[in-house]
Amino acid sequence: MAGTYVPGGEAAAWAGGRRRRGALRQRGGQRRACGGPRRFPHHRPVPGSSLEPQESSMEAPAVLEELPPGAAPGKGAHELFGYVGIEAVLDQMRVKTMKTGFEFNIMVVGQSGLGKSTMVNTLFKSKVSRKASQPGQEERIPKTVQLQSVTHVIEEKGVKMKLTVTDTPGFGDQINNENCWDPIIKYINEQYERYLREEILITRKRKIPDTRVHGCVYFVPPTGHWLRPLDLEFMRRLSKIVNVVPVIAKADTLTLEERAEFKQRIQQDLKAHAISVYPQEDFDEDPDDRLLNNVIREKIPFAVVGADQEHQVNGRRVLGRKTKWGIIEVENPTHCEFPMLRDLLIRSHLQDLKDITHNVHYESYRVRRLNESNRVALSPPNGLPGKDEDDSNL
Ligand SMILES: Nc1nc2c(ncn2[C@@H]2O[C@H](COP(=O)(O)OP(=O)(O)OP(=O)(O)O)[C@@H](O)[C@H]2O)c(=O)[nH]1
Ligand SMILES: [Mg+2]
Repeated sequence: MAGTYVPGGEAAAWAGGRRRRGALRQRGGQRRACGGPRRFPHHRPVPGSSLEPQESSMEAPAVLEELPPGAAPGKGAHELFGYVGIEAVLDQMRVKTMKTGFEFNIMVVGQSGLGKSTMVNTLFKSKVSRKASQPGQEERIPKTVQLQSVTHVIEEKGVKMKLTVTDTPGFGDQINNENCWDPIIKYINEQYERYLREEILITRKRKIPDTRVHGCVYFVPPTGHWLRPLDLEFMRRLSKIVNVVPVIAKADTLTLEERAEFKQRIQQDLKAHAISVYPQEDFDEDPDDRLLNNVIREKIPFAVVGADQEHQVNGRRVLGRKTKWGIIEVENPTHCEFPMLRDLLIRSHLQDLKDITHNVHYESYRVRRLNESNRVALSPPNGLPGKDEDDSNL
């Protein structure tokens, strides 16, 4: 990610935008259509369109009259009558996105000590998890004890992205790990609830702040065997409410053959237990989409290595792990699959992750919550509104 990190550029630097409208998209059988056409302040007339300042539509018939009978209309006439200029909408969307920017939220989840916090730092290429520490100070990443989110506004070629990564405490330390997923699931649902509450207000914000988790990176321990029951159960529960992207943690501890075999076993395990991780087959939109996603599905879970230290290799500074045998470069695709993970999240599938979150996961939450509230509203226990209803403003 060659982005420019805006120092201290948290929410303050974040330009508030307008609500996303005019989008019509169908996903997994759920359809969402929002507002109709609107006038954008930055609307630019399309050449040849009726909005072009000099060419008034009153002059159009004169052009036609000058054509000899039976002659094909010339370029000018084609531009006036055949070309509508729909493609200009892309320009408008681009300008609008550049002005408003967008929000993207990732979460890292997994057993303690698998390198989640290190991965957060790797992703940002700076020590964002330890923002409070002195620059250049070499210190160990402490064990994460509570959920913490780090936000950076990244600006690249005029496009602003507010990237938030939520680091979670590792589980698996207890003898009984039952319900260790509860805090994570609670957090994800809380973000849906927050969004829902804003959405159902009569006076809504122009742009609802989006803290919903768009992608949840699940760290699988590099055992080289099969998925553990705990991992299966965790991912099964998570995959119902969020896009889960599994990764093999600390992949440098496995040989290339072990990595490939472990990857296959994980894929088989997920299939056998009907756990649908991202990109979910059900949500492929068309054959092209399917083709592209099939390639990704073969590579998932990515075998990643995390590092937040820079080293000198052949005169270049690289992020990597220094070992007795050499440096494992995290951004070198021949060393590990961290670049694939980053590209999937930030480059190729960012909008898709957001769409599925909004149109599938959030939609299920919304329907469930509204049904719950309707039930409470229809049969109040003592003629008074239910507590849930009060709480949720529904
Ligand atoms: N070999 C290897 N070690 C790693 C990797 N990533 C992180 N580590 C090391 O593993 C240890 C734990 O890393 P953390 O990033 O703190 O792990 P965590 O998952 O955040 O742990 P909790 O906060 O306890 O959940 C540190 O010593 C890291 O340097 C990796 O890819 N390979
Ligand atoms: Mg941690």
